[in-house]
Amino acid sequence: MKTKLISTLICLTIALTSFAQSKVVEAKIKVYGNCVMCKKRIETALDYKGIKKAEWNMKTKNLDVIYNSDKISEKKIHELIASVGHDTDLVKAKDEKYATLPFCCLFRDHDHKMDNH
Ligand SMILES: [Cu+2]
Repeated sequence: MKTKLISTLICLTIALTSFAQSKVVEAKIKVYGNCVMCKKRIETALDYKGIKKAEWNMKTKNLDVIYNSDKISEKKIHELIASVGHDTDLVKAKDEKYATLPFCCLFRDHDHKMDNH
């Protein structure tokens, strides 16, 4: 009887732990861009339901994102980034959208160094 109770408690603990982990997820996504304008554009695009934090590093091109996996998928985050003209390792922006970016943001054609801006 006692053993059964303990194993029930262990099962419950495991279930609760995995439930908590499935909700808030931290991810690092490679996002291509050049400058402060890109940073603003990327982070504004990720001001979206289910995303708690989005911070893009201009130098490393890494986006640190914290999101609720019940509300948004990582795939959707990639699509949001692509929808404003930026490429990720998974989703590429449409050429038409990329073409609307200002000259300094054209990351496919120019790899600007940070100190140019
Ligand atoms: Cu830019």
